[in-house]
Amino acid sequence: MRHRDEELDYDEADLEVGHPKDHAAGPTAVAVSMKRALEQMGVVRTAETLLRLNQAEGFDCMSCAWPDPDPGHRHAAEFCENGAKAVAEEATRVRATPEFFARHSIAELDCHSEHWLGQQGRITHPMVKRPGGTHYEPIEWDEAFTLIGEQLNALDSPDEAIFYTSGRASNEAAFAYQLFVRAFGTNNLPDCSNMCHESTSIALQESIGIGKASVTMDDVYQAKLIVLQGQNPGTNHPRMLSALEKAKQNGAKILSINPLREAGLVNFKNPQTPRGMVGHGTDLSDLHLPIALNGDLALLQAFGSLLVEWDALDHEFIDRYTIGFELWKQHVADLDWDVVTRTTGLSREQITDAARMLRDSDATVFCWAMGLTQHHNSVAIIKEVTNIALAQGNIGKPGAGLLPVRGHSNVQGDRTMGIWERPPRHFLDALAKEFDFDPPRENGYDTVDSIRAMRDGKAHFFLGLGGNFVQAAPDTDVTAAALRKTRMTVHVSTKINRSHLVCGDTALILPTRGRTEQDVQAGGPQFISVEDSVCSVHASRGPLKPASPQLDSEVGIVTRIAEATLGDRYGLEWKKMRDDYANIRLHISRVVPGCEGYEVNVRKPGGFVLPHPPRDSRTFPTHSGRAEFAVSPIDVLQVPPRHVILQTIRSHDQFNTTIYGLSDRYRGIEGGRRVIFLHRDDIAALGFDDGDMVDLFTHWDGDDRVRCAHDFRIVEYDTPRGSAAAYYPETNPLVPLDSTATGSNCPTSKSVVVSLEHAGKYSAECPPEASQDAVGSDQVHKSQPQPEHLS
Ligand SMILES: Nc1nc2c(c(=O)[nH]1)N[C@H]1C(S)=C(S)[C@@H](COP(=O)(O)OP(=O)(O)OC[C@H]3O[C@@H](n4cnc5c(=O)[nH]c(N)nc54)[C@H](O)[C@@H]3O)O[C@H]1N2
Ligand SMILES: Nc1nc2c(c(=O)[nH]1)N[C@H]1C(S)=C(S)[C@@H](COP(=O)(O)OP(=O)(O)OC[C@H]3O[C@@H](n4cnc5c(=O)[nH]c(N)nc54)[C@H](O)[C@@H]3O)O[C@H]1N2
Ligand SMILES: [Mo]
Repeated sequence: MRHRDEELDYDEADLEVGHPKDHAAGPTAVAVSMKRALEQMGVVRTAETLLRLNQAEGFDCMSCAWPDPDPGHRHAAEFCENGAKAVAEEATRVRATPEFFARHSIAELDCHSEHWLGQQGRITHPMVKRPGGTHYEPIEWDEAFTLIGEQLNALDSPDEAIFYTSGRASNEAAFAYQLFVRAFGTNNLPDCSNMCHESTSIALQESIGIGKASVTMDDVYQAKLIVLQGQNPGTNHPRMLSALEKAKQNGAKILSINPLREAGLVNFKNPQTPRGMVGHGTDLSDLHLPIALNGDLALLQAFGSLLVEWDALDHEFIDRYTIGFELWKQHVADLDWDVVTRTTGLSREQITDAARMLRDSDATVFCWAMGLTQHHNSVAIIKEVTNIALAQGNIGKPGAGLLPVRGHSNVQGDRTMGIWERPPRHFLDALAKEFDFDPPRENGYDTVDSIRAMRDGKAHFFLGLGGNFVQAAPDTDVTAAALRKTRMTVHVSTKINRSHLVCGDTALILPTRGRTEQDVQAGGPQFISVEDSVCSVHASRGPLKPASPQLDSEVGIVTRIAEATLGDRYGLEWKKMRDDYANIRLHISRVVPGCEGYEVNVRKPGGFVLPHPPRDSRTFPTHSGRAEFAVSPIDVLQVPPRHVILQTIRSHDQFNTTIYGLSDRYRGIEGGRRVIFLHRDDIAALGFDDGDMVDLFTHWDGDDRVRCAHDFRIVEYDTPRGSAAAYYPETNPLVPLDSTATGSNCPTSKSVVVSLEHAGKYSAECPPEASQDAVGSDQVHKSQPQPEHLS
């Protein structure tokens, strides 16, 4: 049986499995960047965009939140392969016009792959699907805003509406959006962060009093040791490799901890240098620990135990700035090494070697991303990273600190601007004072709770400011059904994605300008501002003419929705904010802590850095006023016989749910995406051969739903035993909605317990004709027999 997407858009026979690469970037990266850029944008637009990307007077790359070097130290080409792909994807010359939507019904579009949908180009007009309609048709902006306002005002309570944000929205758009939503009367502001670094935000908030990185770029350059844990920088933060190279040249060592030996952890061929283009490049990791999935809590506690045993501790720091040390010390002293070696898949010698690197460094930077945040015990894992940093006094001194590497280019800024379903009290107080109304005080829904609310008929309206909710969220079929139950879905988007095809009774697509584009409003040309992973805020100005004269900016769209919904409620001056974004920034400067003088500071080349008490002065704004050691039991994920843990990851050719192409070059995969990476011995033990086609089934005790995803080709790979990997979002139907991290409610996308069956053994045929019920994920038919070990 073939998966529907691939049947239409590409042939599985094209899938090629080669050898994983032992280095990242190099000449191939340059060639691929230029090829993709030229294909999508042509010569002129390629020059107009790429030369301004990440320059002080240019625009901020929308691909990731990695910081830029100081203004005087930027290269003429300050971008990476995946940044170039992101720009090409947005600045493409292809257009999805009203004629395109007239030619293709929604059901027909839904038969295509995410990759194909993205290739149909930029949306040029606002579009509507009316109740009972089969196609999107054009709509005037004014009518679209009126429909939204009427729908929102007809709800029984503002809490029946959900306002999602993806982390690409600018600070200005985000601030205006949260203001609108709170003036409307709800804190239902879920965002992509709920599926991303939420575990980080919660853990750091509790441990050190602020949920953000405690380092500057200089700290990275000056570090003696950099730990890269649960992160694939070569693909997802490629410009980070230049910073790592510089740190290595300054004498840093690198410890990488990852089930996979990702190319970007091994060696970097910097395209900016001759040795990167023709030479050996720079070796990165000095030691690599191929940890089993979800083994990190045990590993970190073993580090703690050894550091305590060796007395490699900063007692002065511990005494002066922390609480809870003695309890933690006792806890790690009682460590059970059998549990540690079993859970991590590592030997005591390997762990001891790594702990020695920590012992021998007096300035360590700890970096992490989704490999640590998307497990059931992620909050505990990140608190344990913090414990290790605190034990050695590695916070608030040069060359040291915590560096959660953020995903979306402005996900951190959106939070700073108040996109948060659990807004802190001081933020609401400041909002009340500035705008003279009382914002709602009750917490709103996060992403998972939003899905539950729509599923259970408690929410009837969904608006997405960017993003691709149905593909990004867990449990695809549940999420799709929940969205379809709503009265209205609205998406502010640049390009077509699956979420547009999973419609409420009425569905609207409001097309927006992107980062690459000029933004002229009544008050003249505008710029926007963003915050990167190290709390640095700076301006961004798009160089290109917008993809269509019909497009408005996100600020324009949000303020017009606000006008249509709220009228002149509370005297909020939406037009003034829209005409000149400086008026939004003035509000920001008076509401958001650390943003005093925003307008002046953000206009400086390179912008300004937000305050961070632990980084700046070893002040810890926690409940106790000190940094807090946390004690967490090692809870081992139970894996039944004949099951493996599956992590769902990004290929080198995608941005989250946007699939640029079918080449995961560093892992040796070309021409397809439906693969599952497994250790050779697991393949044999499960009774399969390399190259076999399998279906994947989730083992989850929480409910009796059968979750499956079809047609994955087994690829023998260098991953620990019991630890499998496959791409996101194809595997999202397998992630149970209720399987979330304790404390942060983040879906457990990196530890899904699955079993494998020969393809087709248990599944009915894919529906021959796609219907409105079909989403681009796989369907399980109710009559389908369950695999024996699941029943
Ligand atoms: N080009 C590109 N850039 C991106 C993105 C993109 O899709 N494409 N996405 C952006 C976003 S929103 C984000 S959040 C970031 C994501 O950046 P990453 O977190 O690097 O992305 P993932 O592909 O999820 O990779 C997770 C890594 O963690 C490892 N890992 C998984 N489980 C474990 C574990 O239990 N322990 C340890 N130690 N390691 C583990 C995996 O092997 C993998 O290397 O990238 C951002 N940048
Ligand atoms: N299984 C699994 N699921 C995951 C993850 C995982 O690792 N595994 N990762 C999670 C993570 S870390 C994240 S951050 C989420 C991502 O979740 P989202 O942020 O919701 O998803 P994206 O794919 O980044 O959103 C892409 C869409 O944004 C729109 N877009 C692009 N540029 C713009 C713009 O400038 N303005 C507007 N308004 N729209 C724009 C386009 O229409 C595009 O289709 O997914 C999460 N889901
Ligand atoms: Mo993310």
